[in-house]
Amino acid sequence: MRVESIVLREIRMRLRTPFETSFGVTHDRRILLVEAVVNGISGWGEVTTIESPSYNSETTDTAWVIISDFIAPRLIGEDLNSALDVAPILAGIRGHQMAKAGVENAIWDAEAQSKAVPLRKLLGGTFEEIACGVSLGIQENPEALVRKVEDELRSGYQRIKLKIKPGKDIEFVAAVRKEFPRIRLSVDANSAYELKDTDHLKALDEFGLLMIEQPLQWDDIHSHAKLQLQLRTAICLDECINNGTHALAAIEQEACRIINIKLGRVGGHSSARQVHDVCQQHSLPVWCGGMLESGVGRAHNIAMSTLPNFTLPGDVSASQRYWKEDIIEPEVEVTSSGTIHVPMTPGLGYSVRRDLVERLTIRTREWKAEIFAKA
Ligand code: OSB
Ligand code: MG
Repeated sequence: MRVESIVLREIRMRLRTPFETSFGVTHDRRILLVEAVVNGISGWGEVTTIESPSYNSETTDTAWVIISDFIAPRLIGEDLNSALDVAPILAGIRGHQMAKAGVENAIWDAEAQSKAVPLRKLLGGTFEEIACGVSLGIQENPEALVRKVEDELRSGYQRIKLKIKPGKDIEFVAAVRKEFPRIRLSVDANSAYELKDTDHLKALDEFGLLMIEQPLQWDDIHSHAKLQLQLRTAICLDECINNGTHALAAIEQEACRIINIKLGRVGGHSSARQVHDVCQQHSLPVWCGGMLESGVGRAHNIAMSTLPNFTLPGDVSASQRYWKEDIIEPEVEVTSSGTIHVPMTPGLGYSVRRDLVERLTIRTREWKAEIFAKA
């Protein structure tokens, strides 16, 4: 499997509705797409950074630089046995998991296509249908949030996650719980609280939440362990977990009872599988997180979500919730029972709409292998 060319593109896509989290509001996404040509076959990956370093330390621009200056030059012309070879080649580049994941995942897609198997199968996935939830951004007031929840439930989604931050938390969760006493409900704070807010967070124990996601600092497993001791509600770690070793540390410290896996945050499919396996060995359920992805990232999330320990509904939802027009065909659709049927065709199982990608592209860079293989 020779890496013959790598094309890096930045596209801009406007969200249908702005998405507010504890760290800010997103209107437009700046997304990097990676096209890796391996043995004449194009595979696609998405870099799932947001635009500012407020979720983790990466941004769309840092990923552009790291891929351009370090990742693409190391991989171009390499002869790989499989996509599993990518992570060891990139191990000398510290951090920058989202940049690495965009490239590694493109090579996974190409490998699956060259073997004529669905990516799901190459990864070892077993589910043919995956369970979907939604992540709802912070709303103006509790009434508006209740109406949003009602819409999503009507569409069939199996779990509702509410973004919260100080001042927009208890009252909002209470309003939703009062209206919908039995739904699967969770909250995500994106690191908006501190350990000294423990008494405040304990108030959430009243609402029978499935989990509270990443309440404390983005890189602080230790404080989550202290908080989990005092909460009845399960903590789910998101930002804190970048690899299998972090997962093991969090589990052994009892810092959480659930882990959210995001392909970008952990550095691609091979690392995601390690996190998945560590959790499975310790009987912790996992679910697939989202980063407001385009269809390419969404398709990778679907493939990953077929691994057997993805037993909770993920933040993987229909293309139409995000975009007027997605860049893949067909678009991702969700059934009335809140599931996605996993494609059975080779690779990602969705095709990339090159014409649309071209129209959305604002910059491109390309690397081509020398004609003769590296010595
Ligand atoms: O923490 O899950 C998160 C979006 C941007 C940054 C962080 C997060 C999110 C989401 C979006 O919750 C989930 C989705 O893609 O629908
Ligand atoms: Mg989260």
